[in-house]
Amino acid sequence: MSQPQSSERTLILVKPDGVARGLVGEIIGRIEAKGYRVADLKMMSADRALLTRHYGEHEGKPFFEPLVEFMSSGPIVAIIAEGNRVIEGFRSLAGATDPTVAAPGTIRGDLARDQGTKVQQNLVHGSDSPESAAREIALFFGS
Ligand code: D4T
Repeated sequence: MSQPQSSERTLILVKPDGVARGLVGEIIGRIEAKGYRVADLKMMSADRALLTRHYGEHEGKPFFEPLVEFMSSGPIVAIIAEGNRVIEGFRSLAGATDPTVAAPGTIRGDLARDQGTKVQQNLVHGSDSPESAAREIALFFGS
């Protein structure tokens, strides 16, 4: 019989559109309903310096400036979620980056759509690898 995998952690952000639309509870509900544990959580404002570090891989791309503008336009909720394969699992719960094509049943597919803006207002962020998760958790929670 295989050994149980050790639990992992991911950084999830409810973006300003999710907070403004009152979807924090719905999004946390989906994380918990899937069986992941909310290990830490806070509402905060993300400034340009933090966002530039967070989205460093996208610096120079056409959507970078609108992305930073959007992400600093209002409060966000930062969440550390924990569970076996939570990194992959949350990205699956979130759905494709473009909310128009995100599958129904996913957070983005059910709750977001193209707003006609230069940037995807797609409600949530989730770390994409164990390395990103460690880096992003340190950035947002300092641990
Ligand atoms: P995040 O990082 O927000 O979870 O989104 P993804 O992992 O799904 O997507 P990403 O890192 O490729 O993009 C980060 C962020 O930039 C916005 N974006 C992205 C955009 O507005 N236009 C684009 O063409 C891309 C690729 C949306 C999410």
